[in-house]
Amino acid sequence: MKDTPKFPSEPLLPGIKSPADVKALNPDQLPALAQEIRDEIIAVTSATGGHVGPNLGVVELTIALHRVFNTPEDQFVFDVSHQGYVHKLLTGRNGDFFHKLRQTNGASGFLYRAESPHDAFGAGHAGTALSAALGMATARDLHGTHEHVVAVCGDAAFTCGITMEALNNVVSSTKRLIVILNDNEWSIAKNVGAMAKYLNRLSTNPTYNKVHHDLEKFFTSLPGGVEMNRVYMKWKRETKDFFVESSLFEKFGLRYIGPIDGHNLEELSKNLEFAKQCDTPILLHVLTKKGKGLEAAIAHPEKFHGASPYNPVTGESHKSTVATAPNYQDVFGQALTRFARADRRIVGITGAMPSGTGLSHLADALPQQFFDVGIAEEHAVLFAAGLATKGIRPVVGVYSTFLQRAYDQIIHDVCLQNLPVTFCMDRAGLSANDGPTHHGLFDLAYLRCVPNALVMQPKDEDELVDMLHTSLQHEGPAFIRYPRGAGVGVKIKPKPELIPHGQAEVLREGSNIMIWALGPMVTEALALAERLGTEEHLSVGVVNARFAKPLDRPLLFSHAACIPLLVTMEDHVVSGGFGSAVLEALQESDCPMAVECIGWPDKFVEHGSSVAVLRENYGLSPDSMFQRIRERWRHRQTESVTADA
Ligand SMILES: Cc1ncc(C[n+]2csc(CCOP(=O)(O)OP(=O)(O)O)c2C)c(N)n1
Repeated sequence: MKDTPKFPSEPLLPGIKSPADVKALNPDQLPALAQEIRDEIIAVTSATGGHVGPNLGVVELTIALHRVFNTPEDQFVFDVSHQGYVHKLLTGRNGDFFHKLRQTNGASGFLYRAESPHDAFGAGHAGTALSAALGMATARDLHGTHEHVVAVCGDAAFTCGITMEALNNVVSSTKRLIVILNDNEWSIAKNVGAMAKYLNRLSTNPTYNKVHHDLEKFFTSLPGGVEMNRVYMKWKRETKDFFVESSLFEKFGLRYIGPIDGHNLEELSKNLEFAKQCDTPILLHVLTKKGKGLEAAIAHPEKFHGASPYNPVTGESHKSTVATAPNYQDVFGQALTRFARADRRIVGITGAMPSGTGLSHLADALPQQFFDVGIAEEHAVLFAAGLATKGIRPVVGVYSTFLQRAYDQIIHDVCLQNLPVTFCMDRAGLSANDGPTHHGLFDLAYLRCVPNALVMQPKDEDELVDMLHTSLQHEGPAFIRYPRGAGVGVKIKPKPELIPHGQAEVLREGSNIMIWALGPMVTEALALAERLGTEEHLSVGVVNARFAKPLDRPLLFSHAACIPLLVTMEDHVVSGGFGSAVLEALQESDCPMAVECIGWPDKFVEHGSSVAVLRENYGLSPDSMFQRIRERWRHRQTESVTADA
């Protein structure tokens, strides 16, 4: 044990370089360490933004985990891993690296195998911890080693299909797995559905567990009691609900212990020590308070789930001094509410993201036309497909990255049956501070190849409303992608317009170069065209492509016939994206021409301080794009001179 510090106020956290330092502390010092960790999380996230509530809630739980287990030999798998800040602080990442949380060259907001050997499994999407931990525990059994594997799952993780699929397989895969159910009753919004209600009943009615606990205590106190207890446990598993209802987790073959006070270090350590000895898979149901230690976070759990920079005392968000246009998500939510008011067949569906997607506008105004299905994207899409078969017009509001999870439902259930479901995909493009798990850079590629899909991206928020209107009139699947954050600031027409499918819009004519741009790249293209005109004396036109599928082929071919260089610009990976679509169309129609495709490379783009910084790093800043087009033009000129000679 470490000596108690000479001065009671001497901070402990700076001395924590590894979990061994946490173990070396005297138990009396742990509350002070917990307080310092909370202070640090508030100090850092108030400057950088981040997952405030989830981390403040797991301070004692994470300290207890590191007191009882030994990482990296033992492994913790955190679901989503947005609650991993405490773990980072205890595993040698406090100091400057943590101060740059979610910034360029700073700590990632999630766990990341490349960041530390203590990060056994990376994540960012929900519901993956139990399956991954089960795989790791089974690998351990196959290797014949003895380390512990602990999955830490939030209550909302149990609304995910994958978690339930894993639960179904635990006992057939391993005899040793520790699952922590960190129950704070919240997803991002309040947790929803029958599972949330069930967990609430389980945590507020501990009679079941107390009866069993008392019986176990009684048996083990008798001579030969350990063996008697083993027989009792077996009998209990077999008789199940005969005397006292067994928990759902026991029905799946796990031992259940709970509820446990998730802020009581002694109780946590005792139960974790017990779990460590257990020779059956075990689930500890731990109750925690999301946001503990910050009044504003307790009062506003949804806002502080993932907060932008805020005042650490009042919790007020730092207001931007620059007046910005409304966010795409709000424009979408408000427009959908207007359309749904006029047409009661229109409903909105979210997978646990009402405010992030803007669907909270609909939820507030027309709750009977709104469905939060929990973190269950596959179900959200299938549910929408079912609704669509009976004349309802479902709109799924979802982040581009989370829709990846429902790919089979998109192909097999919606597009194959050509059902009129509209998908509004927010966060298409970068989610800079979050990083690769949250960037929406793949949707064009995964949707473009699916028959019947109409795939579009608006250049501004007014066009988003037109596209939503167009989709709701379409008798098939429609996908609209748009970026995180503020729109362009254009006025929204009182009456939306129908956009003819596959019709692009020429915004500026040009004779040397035509830039075909998609979404927010249109504004960039207009600025580039202007600059190429003034600095290079080139005549550069700009097309707002609007559709990645179907492409405006007649317009494209007319440009191919007379323009020397075509440039495509998209906020998406180039492979399989919009530029690829243009190249394929030209190739199929035997229209060979010079095409420069600008977009994100075939790499997982890391997190960074801002979109601008990441763009700079990947050659997508306005300046780099200017150089690139200019160079390509010069190269093309030399090529044609050589060809002529
Ligand atoms: C597949 C997927 N859908 C949606 C999200 C967005 N999301 C991040 S955390 C979260 C809620 C997690 O709640 P819970 O597991 O209970 O953990 P808590 O934050 O309450 O600790 C959601 C919906 C996600 N990360 N992954």
